[in-house]
Amino acid sequence: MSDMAAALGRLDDLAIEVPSWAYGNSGTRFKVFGTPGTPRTVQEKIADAAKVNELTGLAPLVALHIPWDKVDDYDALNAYAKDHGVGLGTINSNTFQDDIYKFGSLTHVDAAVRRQAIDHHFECIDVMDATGSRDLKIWLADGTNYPGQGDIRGRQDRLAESLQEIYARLGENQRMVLEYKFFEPAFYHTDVPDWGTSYAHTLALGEKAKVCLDTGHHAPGTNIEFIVAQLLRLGKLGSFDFNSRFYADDDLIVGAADPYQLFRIMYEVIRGGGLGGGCEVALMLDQCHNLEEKIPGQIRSVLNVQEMTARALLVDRVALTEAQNAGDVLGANDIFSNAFYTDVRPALAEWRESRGLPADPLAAFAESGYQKQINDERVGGTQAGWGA
Ligand code: AOS
Ligand code: ZN
Ligand code: ZN
Repeated sequence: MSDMAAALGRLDDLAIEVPSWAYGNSGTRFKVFGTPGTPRTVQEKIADAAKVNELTGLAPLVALHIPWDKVDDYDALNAYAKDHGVGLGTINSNTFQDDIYKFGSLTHVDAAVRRQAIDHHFECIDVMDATGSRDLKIWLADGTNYPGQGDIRGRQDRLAESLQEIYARLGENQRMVLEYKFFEPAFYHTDVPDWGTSYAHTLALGEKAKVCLDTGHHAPGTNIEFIVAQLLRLGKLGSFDFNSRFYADDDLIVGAADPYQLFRIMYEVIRGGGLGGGCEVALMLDQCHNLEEKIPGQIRSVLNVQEMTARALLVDRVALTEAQNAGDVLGANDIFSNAFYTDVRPALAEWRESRGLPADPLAAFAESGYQKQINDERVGGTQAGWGA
């Protein structure tokens, strides 16, 4: 078997979870531009996500956000998703848009506010029970803007206690993934700023708690693949929020700003046993499509992950180890970068055709007439959630 055939064979293990909010209108604090055809309901978001999966075979799960995607009947929503060929994935909590959380949620000094935030997570776990979702993703906006504003140590203690209560409520097959972010909306300190803090909390909680790594949540220059390698070594990498960034938490299409970084990350995922074989790392997108059309934006995103995964699978690990052990600096770097520079696009088109998928999913979407259909059908599509 050729190296390419072996690499492509492993691509069947690749599944990328797409976020419901990527299909809604989004923007910056300056302006949210609407796009025609924007979903008005969670069902319409799921239908759009299903289109991405239908054309790429890569996106079998849709992550939901509570309360943005709240419904009365989750059994019906599950059935709707199933009818469309997808499942419901990670449940994302939200303790960042209510006035009561102005000074924090799980870390707040007031026990009544913490109670409300913990109860919201209980509600999310109830949703998971109904949808069969495995993961509860927690991202907190908690933090302060000025030195002295809050007791940063006391906030850690309260966070630990609140997380413990939520953790205790998880079912046997459920997990919690704790996302970190070094700034925004708080600018002096955030309560879960880095992987070390998330690791410390999830380690204290237990096996069902893992770290969520959002690729846009690091200081410029951070070696993200090192964090990936370390968390996989420690058995604590639970999930990714993939996106790409030029400046901060830009939430742009994954692989658009720096495909080599995505390649290096996927190499460490594969190296650390994070792809296939009962692996437990959820590869999720966390993106917004502020200017471009949303469904093609999501198609481009999952294809970018697939392409960089295929290239990472091409790294000759035996030769690389030999070169590394021999101290062959340039030889090792050549082996690594040769894989990155290999054009896998023709082989991926064949891979798709062999599975009954369109060779060019973006062209197939353009030809499908789906965008025109939703543009005509949907009037008054809503914002993804922020400020709605
Ligand atoms: C915020 O910056 C985080 O990336 C969150 O993961 C996410 O974008 C938000 O929770 C939307 O649900
Ligand atoms: Zn995120
Ligand atoms: Zn983010």
